[in-house]
Amino acid sequence: MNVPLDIAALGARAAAMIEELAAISATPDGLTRFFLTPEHRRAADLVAGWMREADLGVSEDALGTVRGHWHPAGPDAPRLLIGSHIDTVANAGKYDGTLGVILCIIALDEIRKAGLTKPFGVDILAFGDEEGTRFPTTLSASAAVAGIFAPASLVTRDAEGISYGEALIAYGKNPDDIPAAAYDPNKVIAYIEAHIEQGPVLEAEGEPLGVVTAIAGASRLSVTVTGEAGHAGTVPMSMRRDALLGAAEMALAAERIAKADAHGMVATVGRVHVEPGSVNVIPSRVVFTVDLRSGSDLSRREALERFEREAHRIADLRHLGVVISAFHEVATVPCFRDLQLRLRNAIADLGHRAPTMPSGAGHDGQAMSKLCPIGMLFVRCRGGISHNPAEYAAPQDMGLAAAALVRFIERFQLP
Ligand code: HGY
Ligand code: MN
Ligand code: MN
Ligand code: MN
Repeated sequence: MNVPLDIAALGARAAAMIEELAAISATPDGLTRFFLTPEHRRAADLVAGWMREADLGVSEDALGTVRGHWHPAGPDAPRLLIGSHIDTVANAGKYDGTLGVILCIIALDEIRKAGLTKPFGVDILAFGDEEGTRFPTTLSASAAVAGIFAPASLVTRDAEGISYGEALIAYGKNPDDIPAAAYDPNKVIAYIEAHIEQGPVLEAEGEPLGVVTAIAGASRLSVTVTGEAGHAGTVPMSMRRDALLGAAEMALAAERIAKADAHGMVATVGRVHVEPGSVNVIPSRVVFTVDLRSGSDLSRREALERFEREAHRIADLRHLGVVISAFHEVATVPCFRDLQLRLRNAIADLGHRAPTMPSGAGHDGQAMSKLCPIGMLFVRCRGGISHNPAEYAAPQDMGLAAAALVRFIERFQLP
């Protein structure tokens, strides 16, 4: 049987839900929604309401992941997990993460309305900490689902000094319940995520949907450079120990190392903190972040060592102190070939070719891969723009993505 699909209607429904969810932000203009904040609570409640309207069972785990349950074969049948994240970066686009959750709700609603049943269940997971933009953690909600949550996350602190554990309790959760959030690996078939591509390939290929082959590994570093505060007007340039200029040279070194890599490595200095921060004082202390990614874990590790050597060389020349700490590391994760094929077949049902490509962006699938095989569906986004308010996916492409999820689930046979 084929679940009837009206692509335009599916796309229009997704577009309306995107706008409704995007309106929930910490800021009156622009979209910022961090983990365990009042905005996260409001977004979780909206998503739970949509799940109930789709006649799904709804629950929430100890890290605030909202779960929608479709169990036509009863609660003990094996489950397909689908989902994405509802947290955002600062001043985010409307589609990163949220589109994946919305598409899952629409797809299960269409399947339910068509009266389809399957010998397995489907759980939708709406994760709240994929970006890692509030605490120096990332993928912690999906890590809990996968049974690999790192308790050390609980003592990390946000920019206001609030600890992850305190924020979790303030959100109404009990850290002691985190282990219960994990699925039994024997009960899980696979994890599938739909996500905007956040890159230019699908647009260049003229295709609305693609299938992911692997998710690139990443390292996040915090670099602290210490020098000596001084009077901006009196200290000769040759006598300065300027922490900011040292940090700037180190940032350029990271760029140089990435550009020289043969595996498409990328390096980003996204956050810089300068002390004391007065216009007329030579900076005495600078803390900056480095986000380093590559499709090759070996080359990324070699690049980290090269950066460390360069940073110390620069610090020595400038008589500065430097301390580098890696606060996040995730390996490159392959997507299961069988799931890639099943996703490509579902897209072919819709009359489209499905280019395959690696993902330079990180995703919850990297944590979920510790629980079960993973697959990812990419949706074309305009200009490949993401982590930017200009992020955009066309309703027709969103409708096709929802339809592809329906066909994937409809066609899925237990191994
Ligand atoms: O950083 C990433 O790749 C993802 O957006 N968390
Ligand atoms: Mn993102
Ligand atoms: Mn994302
Ligand atoms: Mn096509």
